Amino acid sequence: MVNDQIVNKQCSQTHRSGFVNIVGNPNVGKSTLMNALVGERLSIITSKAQTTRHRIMGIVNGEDFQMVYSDTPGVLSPNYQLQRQMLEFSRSALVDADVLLYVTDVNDNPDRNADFLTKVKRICNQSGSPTSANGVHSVGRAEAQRVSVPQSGTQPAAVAEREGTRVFLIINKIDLTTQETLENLVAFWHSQLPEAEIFPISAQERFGVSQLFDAIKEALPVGPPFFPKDQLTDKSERFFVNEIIREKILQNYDKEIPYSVEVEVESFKEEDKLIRIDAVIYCERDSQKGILIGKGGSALKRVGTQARRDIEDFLQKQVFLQLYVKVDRDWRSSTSRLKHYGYDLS
Ligand SMILES: Nc1nc2c(ncn2[C@@H]2O[C@H](COP(=O)(O)OP(=O)(O)OP(=O)(O)O)[C@@H](O)[C@H]2O)c(=O)[nH]1
Ligand SMILES: [Mg+2]
Repeated sequence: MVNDQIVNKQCSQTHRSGFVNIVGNPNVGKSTLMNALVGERLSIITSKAQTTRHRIMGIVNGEDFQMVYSDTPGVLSPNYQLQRQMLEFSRSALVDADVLLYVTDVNDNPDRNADFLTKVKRICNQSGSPTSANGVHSVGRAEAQRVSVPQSGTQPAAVAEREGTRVFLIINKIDLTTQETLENLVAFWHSQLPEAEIFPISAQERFGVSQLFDAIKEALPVGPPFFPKDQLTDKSERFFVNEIIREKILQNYDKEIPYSVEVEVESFKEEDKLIRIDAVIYCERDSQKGILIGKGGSALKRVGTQARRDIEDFLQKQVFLQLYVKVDRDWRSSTSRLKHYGYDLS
């Protein structure tokens, strides 16, 4: 008994855990980086900006650590309610990070979303003192506190006191540039964020990712895990099915179509050897419905085939996928529809 207590005490003194929030401009590779760090294909990735619309957690568990990553939408100047909600997800990630990964890439324009960068600079200057939520609701730490798991033989886990947010500046896509340009970029970012550690990486080619992983682990505060050690994410299987279908829509259609579409799984029935999924693709206008379906249903069929393959990979089971297209007029601008689709932070 006494020995058990000693072991548990030692464990709680060396166990590290914390929130690692990934933010930055659209298309710089935030989701590619999160998937590389987590080692799972959780976030969808496409060459189009504004691919990610939610804050998505990916949890990495080790014997003596738990890293709770959050992928977020790229920062933007919102034009409609959906984009306002997306920006709220990105902002929420500034207030509850133990380690903030500000991701830029070799082609990024640092003047884009200068306000957001100013906030990151402020956090960076304050590193060493805790940042406060200032009334902004956070979906990360606040919720995790509620599900903290007691370690066997100890008191219910206390939430580790955060000492301050560490900021890591990630320069991604270094596979696309020269050494000289990279050196200039490093110098530029060092002048912008002198307190930040800078990591030039290629998330896609996995250059520098394991070094970054180790540095993140070292930067986490000592504390018990926030989630059960076998948990991988905060999102449901249905959410990832929606996302995989949306990824195929982003890849198969142009212009406004991908941005006007939301996907919802209507039924998900697990049978012995097969999962039957019915999903609805909602668009804003009748004309978009026609484009989504295509001539004789050919476009929708292509999306269905590509999505089914990836869903089977993800769920590790055979899938029968039925897709429908419906119009939900102006859903992107309707607060109640956005709430229904899961874009509500409050
Ligand atoms: N060459 C190169 N391309 C990359 C790298 N990392 C990501 N990409 C590509 O950049 C594009 C955008 O990647 P995402 O991971 O979706 O970017 P994001 O920042 O999450 O984008 P949003 O969710 O739209 O904000 C995709 O085409 C990726 O394949 C990299 O290291 N090198
Ligand atoms: Mg993304």
